[in-house]
Amino acid sequence: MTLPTALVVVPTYNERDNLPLLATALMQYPNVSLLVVDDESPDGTGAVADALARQYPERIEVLHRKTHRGLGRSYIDGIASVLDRPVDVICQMDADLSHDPRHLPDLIAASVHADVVIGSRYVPGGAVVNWPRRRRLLSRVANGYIRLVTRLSPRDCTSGYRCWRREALASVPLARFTSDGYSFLVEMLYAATAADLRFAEVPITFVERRLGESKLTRAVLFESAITPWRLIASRNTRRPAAR
Ligand SMILES: Nc1nc2c(ncn2[C@@H]2O[C@H](COP(=O)(O)OP(=O)(O)OP(=O)(O)O)[C@@H](O)[C@H]2O)c(=O)[nH]1
Ligand SMILES: [Mg+2]
Repeated sequence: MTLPTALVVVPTYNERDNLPLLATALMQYPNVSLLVVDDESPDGTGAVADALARQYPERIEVLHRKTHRGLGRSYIDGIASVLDRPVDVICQMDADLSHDPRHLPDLIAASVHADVVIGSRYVPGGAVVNWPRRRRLLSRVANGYIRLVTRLSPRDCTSGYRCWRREALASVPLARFTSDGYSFLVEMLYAATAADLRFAEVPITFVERRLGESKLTRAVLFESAITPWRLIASRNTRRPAAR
């Protein structure tokens, strides 16, 4: 059986040291290609990405964004630019090596029976390594809160490690999204539920970044607290039925 072909979209902001490690690991999989979406990182990640694209022509490309930086905006622009590519699945992944590329084949394989596959910390077999207790608790509480308010079914709604069947992703109206940060990831699942897409979760071991800095800000946390309510109040998407 031939492997599904996958295009991985990776947003970057100041990931100069992490990106080459991630890209090299991904390039070990012959069915995988990579789009880096860089927001004019002050540390020169964009130039590092360009060098990788020259090293792996046809397999790595770079989108240099110049307007309002943001994780959500980067995904919107990045995904829009590859939706018509002849690939089976489009994946999302962080650049900081928290998302181990060795899990990618499991995510891609699970997409045979699901529209959206989530690399999940909170299903049996999933784990988080090197997070302080406070951060662990924050993530757990955030997920519980989001699931309670929105009634989303996945156990890990804030994981940014995902694999979408291309047509399924095309059915999600990303351009209408307004949130960024973790909220953007939650909004994606909410819209996927409204579009009746099928979810699967595969366990991952999430490892705290060793290089570079987190971009988790108070503003992102505040947005995360508001978004579930905004989503259920939204007129554009219907509330998922209780299950
Ligand atoms: N293009 C772009 N990428 C971003 C932006 N903010 C964060 N990223 C990238 O999004 C991914 C996740 O960001 P992180 O800083 O690791 O945030 P996080 O994973 O929520 O936080 P930690 O768990 O503390 O690492 C990384 O690849 C970042 O480089 C942004 O404004 N623009
Ligand atoms: Mg991270």
